[in-house]
Amino acid sequence: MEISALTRSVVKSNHALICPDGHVNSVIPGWTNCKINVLINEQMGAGLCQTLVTMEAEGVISGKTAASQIFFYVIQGICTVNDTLLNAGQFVYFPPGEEYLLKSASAGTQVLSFHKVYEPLEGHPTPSLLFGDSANIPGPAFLGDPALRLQVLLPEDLSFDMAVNIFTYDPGAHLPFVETHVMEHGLLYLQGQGVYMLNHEWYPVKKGDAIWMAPYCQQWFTAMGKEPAVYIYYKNVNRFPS
Ligand code: UGY
Ligand code: MN
Repeated sequence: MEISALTRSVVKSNHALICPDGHVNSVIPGWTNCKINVLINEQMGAGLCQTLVTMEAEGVISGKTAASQIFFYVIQGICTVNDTLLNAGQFVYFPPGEEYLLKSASAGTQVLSFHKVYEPLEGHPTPSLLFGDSANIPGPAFLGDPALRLQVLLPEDLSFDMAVNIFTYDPGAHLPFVETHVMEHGLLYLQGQGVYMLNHEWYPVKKGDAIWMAPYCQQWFTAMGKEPAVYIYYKNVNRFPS
């Protein structure tokens, strides 16, 4: 029998691992017929918000971005955004002050969102609404290692103050060094498994897990198992660190 008092989830001062067994639903006005899990939020000390939304057949995600921009990525299923169909692997970015309306086109559609307060930069326009498809985005070798592939989903342009990337590791591949950096991450595993080192603590991780890494949380990852490990992650970029 499983012991319900055990979990891999942890919430620490500069990192968190949130596994599906600990999910408890939230209600967000305008997001209806949806199961909503707020995985990362300022309540834990983060500068971003990250949610996972599982939509029923009539699921709706609607509202208007305020100070925060929102990036939505379809993990599975299909939804519509205005008149555009979004399938798994496709995404939409809403700048601040923009109305958004996503409707489920199949029960069980799962959508990930990253929210960040937009920091304007003089001389650079606020980004516009943007659609994209990860299937059309190249994944060049990361730092020359073809076993690691990095797809950059948002334009590398100073107008954007957030990046969203998909990182693919072949089995046995690992980050080439322990990263120590000012940028923050919010992350969701899309496939596979491995071991993440966060601030010199070691965590087995797999599909469905979310991780928060505060600025300067030291990080390293190695993939395990028989299929590539894939995660999508957020990073704050292109602004003077305050
Ligand atoms: O972009 C990054 O900082 C990335 N290499 N970090 C990570 O995967 N933990
Ligand atoms: Mn990093």
